[in-house]
Amino acid sequence: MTYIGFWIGCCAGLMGLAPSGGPYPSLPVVYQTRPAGAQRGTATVITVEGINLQQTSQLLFSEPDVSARILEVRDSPGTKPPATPHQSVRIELKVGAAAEIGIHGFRLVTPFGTSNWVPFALGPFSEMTSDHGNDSLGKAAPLRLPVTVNGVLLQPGAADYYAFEVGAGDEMVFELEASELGSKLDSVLGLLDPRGESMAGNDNFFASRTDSLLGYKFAKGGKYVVSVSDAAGRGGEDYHYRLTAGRFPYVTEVFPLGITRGTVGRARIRGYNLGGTEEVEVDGRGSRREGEFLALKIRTAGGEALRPARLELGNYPAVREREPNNTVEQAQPLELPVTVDGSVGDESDRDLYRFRARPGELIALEVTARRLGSLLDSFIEVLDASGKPVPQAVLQAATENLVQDPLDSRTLDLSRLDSFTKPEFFPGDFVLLEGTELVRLQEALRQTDDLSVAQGYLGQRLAWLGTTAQHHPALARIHKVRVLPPDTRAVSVELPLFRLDYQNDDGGPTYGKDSYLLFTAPRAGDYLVRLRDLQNRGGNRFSYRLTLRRAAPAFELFLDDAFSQYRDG
Ligand SMILES: [Ca+2]
Ligand SMILES: [Ca+2]
Ligand SMILES: [Ca+2]
Ligand SMILES: [Ca+2]
Repeated sequence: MTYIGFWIGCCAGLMGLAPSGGPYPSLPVVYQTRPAGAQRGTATVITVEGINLQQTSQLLFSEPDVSARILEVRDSPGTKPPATPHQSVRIELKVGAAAEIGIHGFRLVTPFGTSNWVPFALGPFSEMTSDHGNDSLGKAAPLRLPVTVNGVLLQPGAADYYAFEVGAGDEMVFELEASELGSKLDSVLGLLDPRGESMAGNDNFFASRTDSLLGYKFAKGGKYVVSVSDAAGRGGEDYHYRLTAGRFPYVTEVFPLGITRGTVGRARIRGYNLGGTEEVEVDGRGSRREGEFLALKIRTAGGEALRPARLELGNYPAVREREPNNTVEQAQPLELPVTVDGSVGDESDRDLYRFRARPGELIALEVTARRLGSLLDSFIEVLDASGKPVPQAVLQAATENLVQDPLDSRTLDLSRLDSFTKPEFFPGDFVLLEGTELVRLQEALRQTDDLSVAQGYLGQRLAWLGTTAQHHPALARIHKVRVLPPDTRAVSVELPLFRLDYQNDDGGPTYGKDSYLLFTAPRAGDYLVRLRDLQNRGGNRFSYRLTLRRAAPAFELFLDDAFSQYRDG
């Protein structure tokens, strides 16, 4: 979207919210902040642009050690009636030397209300603003390291170039922040030698965002160039970024990804400029609430790492994975409840663990990996002691339909499932999408313009019995199904019977790519859980935590004659 397009989009979106129906919406909206960050321990003047900011009186910042003074508010030039006038606000930010570095944010306060949340970064290094004159190798802007550059990739297809000098043996880190600052940039970093030859590059370094990171040890000293571009060759006002470059410590891997609450342990670290530090202490004591993550500041012989590590504070005893564990015979035995710290070391790695269950016992299996920055997209299965999948349920189709439109993985809206004249779907019905995703109806079509709606959580579709909410193409086959015990035989020859084993890819809303599965042991004995990467990838950054615990059936989900299923509360 262009600058103007975005601005119109804001207005259109807010028209409905304007209480008086006046000529333009009354709520303050910020759509741009330049620069989008500042160095701690300094005063920086920033310019905030938006609408309805005329009487901005205050800036509320999330980090307490930041104070703000409104210097000037003026109408931006170039807006003519009937367009909504927009304003630019100059603000002096004073950031204390002890402020936490990282992404914070602020809101502007006006008599019309409080603005949207505006992300804003605080960094430890001196800052500079790119002047847009550096769009070719020959015009590379010089960097005095360490530094954070605030830049914008204005022209589609363009790249920004920065020159720097290094000594022989220097290990340099280039970190690009954009996605968490509201930028549309899908950054690519390139490293070029003095002749312009490519030496290294990075597109997406992190698991869940499009930002880049590049570390490089220079064998020869001299002058080099780093470039910033967009992966799809796009550009515009909202393609801003912060590039931090220097010889600072940066941790790229931590293992394990968590620690048991109340204990102290050690973690192995890898990264750049760590001064030989390979292990750090992790302190899991202190009074953090349930479900909170630990932001571990990492102190190395080379200094404090630029970013903290995100670790899980677990509730159960932790054990380390023991390889080899790729086969049924090699499966590592576990005593519940337990958290295993493991990793998928390469594309062929399969991690098997053995556990014992009583008949009817409900066991929750949960992976925490992607949520902690691991690249793993976990997939878990429960197998019997001989390594065969354990069947969970049989789905007997009662009707078969086609859905015209494609279905996004996150939407609740199932569009037109039903015929108006002969309704077949009712709230509470189970519906199987494309034979792979089991959803339950919250609402069914009643009027011609109504849509059927799936049950959801936090606005996202819930998939039942270990299935995963997915994208489905146009003309997907859907079946209304009955959920029956796993040993049920076919009762209909016209309509298909689907078998669901105990397995899970993604655990649902709030789990991201991490897995979650509830397993009801059909009989007493040993079972196995097998974990791998969904795309059969693996490597150093594919670590995980796998927790197995006995679950309390907090509430009964449904009861279909002989078969009941619980979701763990
Ligand atoms: Ca990228
Ligand atoms: Ca492994
Ligand atoms: Ca293994
Ligand atoms: Ca997954």
